[in-house]
Amino acid sequence: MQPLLEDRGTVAAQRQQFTQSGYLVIPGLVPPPLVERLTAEVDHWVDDGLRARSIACCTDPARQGPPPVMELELPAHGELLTHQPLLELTAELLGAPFVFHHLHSDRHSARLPGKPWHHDREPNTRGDLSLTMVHALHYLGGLDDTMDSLVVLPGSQREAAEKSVRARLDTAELPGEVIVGRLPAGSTVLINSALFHARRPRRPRRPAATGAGKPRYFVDASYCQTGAQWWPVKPYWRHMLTRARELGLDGGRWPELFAERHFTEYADLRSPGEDLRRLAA
Ligand SMILES: O=C(O)CCC(=O)C(=O)O
Repeated sequence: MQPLLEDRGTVAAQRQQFTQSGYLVIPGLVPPPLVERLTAEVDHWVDDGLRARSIACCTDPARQGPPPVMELELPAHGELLTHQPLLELTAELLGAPFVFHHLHSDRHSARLPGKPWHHDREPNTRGDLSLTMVHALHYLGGLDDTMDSLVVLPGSQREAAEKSVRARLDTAELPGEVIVGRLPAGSTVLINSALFHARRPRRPRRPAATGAGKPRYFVDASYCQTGAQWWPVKPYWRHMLTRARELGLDGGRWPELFAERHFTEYADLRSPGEDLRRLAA
Protein backbone atom coordinates (compact mmCIF):
# COMPACT_ATOMS: atom_id res chain seq x y z
CA MET A 1 0.00 0.00 0.00
CA GLN A 2 1.48 3.30 -1.05
CA PRO A 3 1.34 6.27 1.29
CA LEU A 4 -1.39 8.70 0.31
CA LEU A 5 0.07 11.91 1.63
CA GLU A 6 3.70 11.65 0.74
CA ASP A 7 6.60 13.05 2.66
CA ARG A 8 6.94 16.56 1.36
CA GLY A 9 10.21 16.94 3.23
CA THR A 10 12.60 17.31 0.33
CA VAL A 11 12.36 18.06 -3.32
CA ALA A 12 14.41 14.92 -3.93
CA ALA A 13 11.74 12.85 -2.17
CA GLN A 14 9.03 14.53 -4.20
CA ARG A 15 10.93 13.95 -7.42
CA GLN A 16 11.43 10.31 -6.56
CA GLN A 17 7.75 9.85 -5.72
CA PHE A 18 6.68 11.63 -8.91
CA THR A 19 9.09 9.73 -11.15
CA GLN A 20 8.31 6.32 -9.72
CA SER A 21 4.61 6.59 -9.07
CA GLY A 22 3.60 9.26 -11.55
CA TYR A 23 1.76 11.44 -9.05
CA LEU A 24 2.29 13.68 -6.06
CA VAL A 25 -0.33 14.71 -3.52
CA ILE A 26 0.16 18.26 -2.30
CA PRO A 27 -2.27 19.01 0.53
CA GLY A 28 -3.30 22.66 0.86
CA LEU A 29 -1.18 23.99 -2.01
CA VAL A 30 -3.78 26.65 -2.77
CA PRO A 31 -4.14 29.19 0.08
CA PRO A 32 -7.64 29.68 1.59
CA PRO A 33 -8.24 33.25 0.25
CA LEU A 34 -7.47 32.05 -3.28
CA VAL A 35 -9.68 28.97 -2.77
CA GLU A 36 -12.53 31.26 -1.74
CA ARG A 37 -12.19 33.47 -4.82
CA LEU A 38 -11.79 30.46 -7.09
CA THR A 39 -14.92 28.83 -5.70
CA ALA A 40 -16.96 31.96 -6.46
CA GLU A 41 -15.50 32.04 -9.97
CA VAL A 42 -16.33 28.36 -10.57
CA ASP A 43 -19.93 29.06 -9.55
CA HIS A 44 -20.03 31.97 -12.00
CA TRP A 45 -18.37 29.88 -14.73
CA VAL A 46 -20.91 27.07 -14.36
CA ASP A 47 -24.09 28.93 -13.38
CA ASP A 48 -23.82 31.71 -15.94
CA GLY A 49 -23.32 29.34 -18.86
CA LEU A 50 -19.68 30.23 -19.54
CA ARG A 51 -18.53 26.64 -19.23
CA ALA A 52 -21.26 25.43 -21.61
CA ARG A 53 -20.30 28.20 -24.02
CA SER A 54 -16.61 27.27 -23.96
CA ILE A 55 -17.49 23.62 -24.66
CA ALA A 56 -19.63 24.69 -27.62
CA CYS A 57 -16.67 26.67 -28.95
CA CYS A 58 -14.61 23.48 -28.90
CA THR A 59 -17.23 21.23 -30.44
CA ASP A 60 -18.40 23.64 -33.14
CA PRO A 61 -15.52 26.06 -33.71
CA ALA A 62 -16.59 27.08 -37.22
CA ARG A 63 -19.88 28.53 -35.97
CA GLN A 64 -18.91 29.65 -32.51
CA GLY A 65 -15.41 31.12 -32.81
CA PRO A 66 -13.55 31.69 -29.55
CA PRO A 67 -15.55 32.01 -26.32
CA PRO A 68 -16.36 35.47 -24.92
CA VAL A 69 -14.54 34.59 -21.70
CA MET A 70 -11.99 31.85 -20.98
CA GLU A 71 -11.13 30.33 -17.63
CA LEU A 72 -7.73 32.04 -17.51
CA GLU A 73 -9.39 35.45 -17.90
CA LEU A 74 -11.13 35.00 -14.54
CA PRO A 75 -8.65 36.65 -12.15
CA ALA A 76 -8.37 33.88 -9.54
CA HIS A 77 -8.13 31.21 -12.25
CA GLY A 78 -5.32 33.20 -13.87
CA GLU A 79 -3.55 33.27 -10.49
CA LEU A 80 -4.02 29.55 -9.97
CA LEU A 81 -2.62 28.78 -13.40
CA THR A 82 0.59 30.59 -12.49
CA HIS A 83 0.60 29.95 -8.73
CA GLN A 84 4.31 30.25 -7.98
CA PRO A 85 4.64 27.25 -5.63
CA LEU A 86 3.03 25.07 -8.30
CA LEU A 87 5.20 26.37 -11.13
CA GLU A 88 8.36 26.14 -9.02
CA LEU A 89 7.59 22.57 -8.06
CA THR A 90 6.78 21.69 -11.67
CA ALA A 91 10.11 23.20 -12.75
CA GLU A 92 11.89 21.11 -10.11
CA LEU A 93 10.15 17.92 -11.17
CA LEU A 94 10.58 18.40 -14.92
CA GLY A 95 14.01 19.96 -14.65
CA ALA A 96 13.26 21.87 -17.84
CA PRO A 97 11.14 24.73 -19.22
CA PHE A 98 7.47 24.02 -19.81
CA VAL A 99 4.52 25.57 -21.62
CA PHE A 100 0.92 25.93 -20.48
CA HIS A 101 -1.41 23.56 -22.33
CA HIS A 102 -4.97 24.09 -21.04
CA LEU A 103 -7.15 24.91 -18.05
CA HIS A 104 -10.56 23.47 -17.20
CA SER A 105 -12.91 24.38 -14.41
CA ASP A 106 -16.02 22.60 -13.18
CA ARG A 107 -18.31 21.91 -10.27
CA HIS A 108 -19.19 18.23 -10.01
CA SER A 109 -22.66 17.54 -8.68
CA ALA A 110 -23.76 14.33 -6.99
CA ARG A 111 -25.44 13.34 -10.28
CA LEU A 112 -22.26 13.35 -12.32
CA PRO A 113 -21.27 9.85 -13.43
CA GLY A 114 -17.78 8.51 -12.71
CA LYS A 115 -15.01 8.87 -15.26
CA PRO A 116 -13.53 5.58 -16.49
CA TRP A 117 -9.83 4.74 -16.35
CA HIS A 118 -7.92 6.89 -18.84
CA HIS A 119 -4.90 9.09 -19.21
CA ASP A 120 -4.72 12.63 -20.56
CA ARG A 121 -1.36 12.87 -22.27
CA GLU A 122 -1.46 14.62 -25.65
CA PRO A 123 0.90 13.75 -28.50
CA ASN A 124 3.82 15.88 -29.65
CA THR A 125 5.28 16.10 -33.12
CA ARG A 126 8.41 14.16 -32.25
CA GLY A 127 6.45 11.38 -30.62
CA ASP A 128 8.95 11.95 -27.84
CA LEU A 129 7.73 10.10 -24.76
CA SER A 130 10.64 11.40 -22.70
CA LEU A 131 9.07 14.86 -22.77
CA THR A 132 6.69 15.09 -19.84
CA MET A 133 3.21 16.53 -19.73
CA VAL A 134 1.66 17.10 -16.30
CA HIS A 135 -1.83 17.82 -15.03
CA ALA A 136 -2.39 19.67 -11.77
CA LEU A 137 -5.73 18.42 -10.43
CA HIS A 138 -6.94 21.01 -7.94
CA TYR A 139 -9.65 20.03 -5.45
CA LEU A 140 -10.73 23.42 -4.16
CA GLY A 141 -13.04 22.14 -1.43
CA GLY A 142 -10.90 19.06 -0.86
CA LEU A 143 -12.32 15.54 -1.01
CA ASP A 144 -14.30 13.73 1.65
CA ASP A 145 -16.44 10.64 2.17
CA THR A 146 -19.45 12.23 0.52
CA MET A 147 -17.62 12.83 -2.76
CA ASP A 148 -16.34 10.68 -5.59
CA SER A 149 -12.69 9.65 -5.28
CA LEU A 150 -9.74 10.11 -7.56
CA VAL A 151 -8.09 6.74 -8.20
CA VAL A 152 -4.60 6.44 -9.71
CA LEU A 153 -2.57 3.51 -10.97
CA PRO A 154 1.04 4.18 -9.88
CA GLY A 155 3.67 3.39 -12.50
CA SER A 156 1.17 3.22 -15.38
CA GLN A 157 2.62 6.44 -16.83
CA ARG A 158 5.44 4.28 -18.25
CA GLU A 159 3.17 2.07 -20.37
CA ALA A 160 3.00 4.26 -23.50
CA ALA A 161 -0.58 3.06 -23.95
CA GLU A 162 -3.57 4.59 -25.71
CA LYS A 163 -5.62 6.89 -23.50
CA SER A 164 -8.70 4.71 -23.47
CA VAL A 165 -7.11 1.26 -23.36
CA ARG A 166 -8.65 0.60 -19.91
CA ALA A 167 -11.96 2.38 -20.55
CA ARG A 168 -13.88 -0.90 -20.81
CA LEU A 169 -13.05 -1.46 -17.14
CA ASP A 170 -15.05 1.65 -16.31
CA THR A 171 -13.92 2.63 -12.80
CA ALA A 172 -13.34 -0.94 -11.53
CA GLU A 173 -10.86 -1.59 -8.74
CA LEU A 174 -7.44 -2.52 -10.14
CA PRO A 175 -4.51 -4.24 -8.42
CA GLY A 176 -1.98 -1.68 -7.21
CA GLU A 177 -4.33 1.29 -7.42
CA VAL A 178 -4.23 4.12 -4.90
CA ILE A 179 -7.45 5.82 -3.84
CA VAL A 180 -7.29 9.52 -3.12
CA GLY A 181 -10.55 9.95 -1.24
CA ARG A 182 -9.80 12.49 1.45
CA LEU A 183 -7.99 15.77 0.99
CA PRO A 184 -8.09 19.07 2.82
CA ALA A 185 -9.41 22.12 0.97
CA GLY A 186 -7.05 23.64 -1.56
CA SER A 187 -5.24 20.39 -2.30
CA THR A 188 -3.61 19.47 -5.57
CA VAL A 189 -2.70 16.14 -7.08
CA LEU A 190 0.04 16.66 -9.63
CA ILE A 191 0.10 13.77 -12.10
CA ASN A 192 2.21 12.78 -15.05
CA SER A 193 -0.51 13.14 -17.72
CA ALA A 194 0.26 9.61 -18.97
CA LEU A 195 -0.76 8.16 -15.58
CA PHE A 196 -3.98 6.14 -15.70
CA HIS A 197 -6.59 7.52 -13.35
CA ALA A 198 -10.35 7.53 -12.85
CA ARG A 199 -13.04 9.32 -10.90
CA ARG A 200 -14.78 6.60 -8.93
CA PRO A 201 -18.30 7.09 -7.61
CA ARG A 202 -18.84 6.59 -3.91
CA ARG A 203 -20.55 3.34 -3.01
CA PRO A 204 -23.27 3.50 -1.96
CA ARG A 205 -23.86 6.23 -4.49
CA ARG A 206 -24.34 9.69 -3.14
CA PRO A 207 -28.00 10.74 -2.94
CA ALA A 208 -28.14 11.45 -6.64
CA ALA A 209 -31.90 11.22 -6.82
CA THR A 210 -32.21 14.36 -4.75
CA GLY A 211 -29.06 15.97 -6.05
CA ALA A 212 -28.05 16.48 -2.44
CA GLY A 213 -24.44 16.32 -1.30
CA LYS A 214 -21.55 18.73 -1.34
CA PRO A 215 -20.44 19.87 -4.80
CA ARG A 216 -16.96 18.87 -5.82
CA TYR A 217 -15.03 21.93 -7.05
CA PHE A 218 -12.45 20.81 -9.57
CA VAL A 219 -9.97 22.79 -11.66
CA ASP A 220 -7.27 21.19 -13.73
CA ALA A 221 -4.34 22.87 -15.41
CA SER A 222 -1.81 21.18 -17.63
CA TYR A 223 1.74 21.98 -18.70
CA CYS A 224 4.14 20.39 -21.21
CA GLN A 225 7.89 20.19 -21.17
CA THR A 226 9.31 22.09 -24.14
CA GLY A 227 11.40 20.41 -26.84
CA ALA A 228 8.75 19.43 -29.39
CA GLN A 229 5.47 20.84 -30.64
CA TRP A 230 2.42 19.64 -28.74
CA TRP A 231 -1.07 19.17 -30.10
CA PRO A 232 -3.48 21.73 -28.68
CA VAL A 233 -6.91 20.53 -27.46
CA LYS A 234 -8.76 23.78 -28.00
CA PRO A 235 -9.37 25.20 -31.48
CA TYR A 236 -8.88 28.70 -30.02
CA TRP A 237 -5.55 27.81 -28.36
CA ARG A 238 -3.76 30.75 -29.98
CA HIS A 239 -6.30 33.22 -28.64
CA MET A 240 -5.87 31.60 -25.20
CA LEU A 241 -2.09 32.08 -25.21
CA THR A 242 -2.42 35.61 -26.58
CA ARG A 243 -4.80 36.61 -23.77
CA ALA A 244 -2.50 35.04 -21.16
CA ARG A 245 0.39 37.13 -22.50
CA GLU A 246 -1.73 40.28 -22.68
CA LEU A 247 -2.78 39.78 -19.08
CA GLY A 248 0.86 39.32 -18.08
CA LEU A 249 -0.03 36.13 -16.22
CA ASP A 250 3.56 34.86 -16.17
CA GLY A 251 4.70 37.90 -14.19
CA GLY A 252 7.79 38.10 -16.41
CA ARG A 253 9.20 34.97 -14.77
CA TRP A 254 8.27 32.16 -17.16
CA PRO A 255 9.19 33.14 -20.72
CA GLU A 256 8.14 29.83 -22.31
CA LEU A 257 4.82 29.49 -20.48
CA PHE A 258 2.60 31.07 -23.14
CA ALA A 259 4.83 30.78 -26.22
CA GLU A 260 2.99 29.65 -29.36
CA ARG A 261 6.00 27.99 -30.93
CA HIS A 262 5.56 24.95 -28.70
CA PHE A 263 2.32 23.94 -30.47
CA THR A 264 1.21 22.50 -33.79
CA GLU A 265 -1.88 23.68 -35.58
CA TYR A 266 -5.15 22.45 -34.10
CA ALA A 267 -6.56 19.23 -35.51
CA ASP A 268 -9.53 17.32 -34.22
CA LEU A 269 -7.81 14.09 -33.23
CA ARG A 270 -10.82 12.56 -31.55
CA SER A 271 -11.69 9.07 -32.60
CA PRO A 272 -15.38 8.60 -33.47
CA GLY A 273 -17.47 8.66 -30.31
CA GLU A 274 -14.66 9.82 -28.06
CA ASP A 275 -15.91 11.74 -25.07
CA LEU A 276 -16.05 15.45 -25.80
CA ARG A 277 -14.82 16.12 -22.30
CA ARG A 278 -11.36 15.51 -23.67
CA LEU A 279 -11.78 18.86 -25.35
CA ALA A 280 -13.56 20.81 -22.71
CA ALA A 281 -14.10 18.94 -19.45
O1 LIG B 1 -12.60 14.24 -11.13
C1 LIG B 1 -11.49 13.78 -10.87
O2 LIG B 1 -11.09 13.58 -9.70
C2 LIG B 1 -10.56 13.39 -11.98
C3 LIG B 1 -11.03 13.95 -13.29
C4 LIG B 1 -10.27 13.36 -14.42
O3 LIG B 1 -9.93 12.22 -14.45
C5 LIG B 1 -9.93 14.20 -15.56
O4 LIG B 1 -10.37 15.36 -15.61
O5 LIG B 1 -9.21 13.72 -16.45
